[in-house]
Amino acid sequence: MKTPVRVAVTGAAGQIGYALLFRIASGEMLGKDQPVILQMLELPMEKAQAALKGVMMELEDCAFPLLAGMVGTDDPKVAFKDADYALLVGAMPRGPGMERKDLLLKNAEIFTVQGKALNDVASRNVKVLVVGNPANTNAYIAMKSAPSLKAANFTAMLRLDHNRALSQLANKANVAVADIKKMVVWGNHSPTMYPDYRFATVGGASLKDKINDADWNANTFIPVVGKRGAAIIEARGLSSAASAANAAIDHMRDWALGTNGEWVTMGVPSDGSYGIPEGVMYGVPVTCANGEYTRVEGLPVDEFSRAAMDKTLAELEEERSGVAHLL
Ligand code: NAX
Repeated sequence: MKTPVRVAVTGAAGQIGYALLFRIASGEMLGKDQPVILQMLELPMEKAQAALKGVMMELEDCAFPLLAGMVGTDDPKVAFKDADYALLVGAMPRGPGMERKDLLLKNAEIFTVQGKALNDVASRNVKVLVVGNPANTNAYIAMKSAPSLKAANFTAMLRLDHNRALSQLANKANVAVADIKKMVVWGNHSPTMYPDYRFATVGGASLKDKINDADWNANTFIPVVGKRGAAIIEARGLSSAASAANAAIDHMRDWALGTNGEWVTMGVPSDGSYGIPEGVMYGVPVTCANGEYTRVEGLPVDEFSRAAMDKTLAELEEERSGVAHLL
């Protein structure tokens, strides 16, 4: 049996946490031969800590063979101690009458503290995935607050958008979701994201040629993927949880175990490629191998794509300027 790895999960008593922890403990994220120690963070409030306790009791009652230990805490330095993986799910939700700017600032406080704690106590190779919204900017703040960790180890979750796009395409083209390769989602996890299937293939043939419908792309596909989160809230009365947890599992599994050359979307620190200046967390296509991701380089950017990629970039730059004074 391998040595256990430490997996920190914040917001562990929330709805995504509830859909996520049991799958991590059962080996779906890091493999059926990899024991895990779950280190769970919740707010100090009595209600949150009681709910966390309940989740831990249920984890215990599953008797997962791979669950080698559990820690429940309200202290980020305890939760992130020696963490090999950190899934930052907990965030401040938008309250009634709260401006977007206030939301950004409230979350900036949380992710500054958590970035510093990661910096101080996590494994030097910790892989960080930020799920809590605004995910890209929160990931940027955590990264900036952790100068002694590698910037490349901070990522934001665009995988739910990627998976949503795959399913929309599979339905449209009447093909199996598993047969679609080379999907990309550029930019911010927000309605400005740009799901781009210009390079996608099915059985090696171009999916774009098969669909051949520019009007559907611009007026149905892109807005449906971009507004899918709102559509789930409308239908369910609650935001996406199981699908978000599933995307977090996909993201971490692929990062840790590799993609065998297949493309997936991750929000990663921009490096100047594709005309996206350094200094934002931007969704790009990557492949993963040996615990590292590599950006897919050299894809052509046409006029329509340039405009879409710049629009989501502008939103990220605006979010960044809203928190710049804190970093
Ligand atoms: P919930 O409100 O159900 O759970 C969040 C949990 O986090 C709560 O239990 C809360 O007590 C805890 N929490 C808040 N601040 C914390 C802190 N500073 N430290 C530790 N715990 C803290 O929300 P849930 O539905 O689980 O969603 C969590 C986050 O994911 C939200 O920010 C949400 O907007 C975001 N999402 C991001 C997605 C993405 O694709 N990147 C998709 C799904 C989801 O909307």
